[in-house]
Amino acid sequence: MTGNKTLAMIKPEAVAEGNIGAILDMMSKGGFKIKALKLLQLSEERAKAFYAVHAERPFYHDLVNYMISGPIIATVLEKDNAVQAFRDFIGATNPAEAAEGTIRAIYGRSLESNAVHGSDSDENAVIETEFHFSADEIV
Ligand code: IDP
Ligand code: MG
Repeated sequence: MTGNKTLAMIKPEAVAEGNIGAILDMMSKGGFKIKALKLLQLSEERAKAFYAVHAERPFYHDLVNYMISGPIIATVLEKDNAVQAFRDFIGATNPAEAAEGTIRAIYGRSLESNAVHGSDSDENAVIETEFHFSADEIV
């Protein structure tokens, strides 16, 4: 049984470049229904907590600084098999390796600045959704 929701973020460089609307449009046209949405600025403490699973990775410090470099969009998306469907839709972590037409291929700028986040499991989709949204913020 796979879940029908995932947590996505539009990352700072994509917001700064003015690509919020284009990326949300791609998500909608891709069949992902928006169930929650907010623009927010992560604090260093919150960014560290969100990416705690990567705390031992060499890129963790840079990743945290990147994710707090400007506002982001957090959104809960609904679709059948949402986690895998959305990861397929955004493409590989490295935009240079992301399939043509995926969000990261179009809007990603580097391995780090790769435009969007998508949860990697149903379990993490729930954890990440609760990280960003209270129950009354999800429709
Ligand atoms: P994912 O976002 O495709 O699930 P993860 O391995 O979970 O990829 O990494 C989380 C985020 O950390 C990536 O989306 C990217 O922004 C950044 N990142 C991953 N690997 C590297 C790296 O080797 N150098 C710099 N940044 C990285
Ligand atoms: Mg990941």
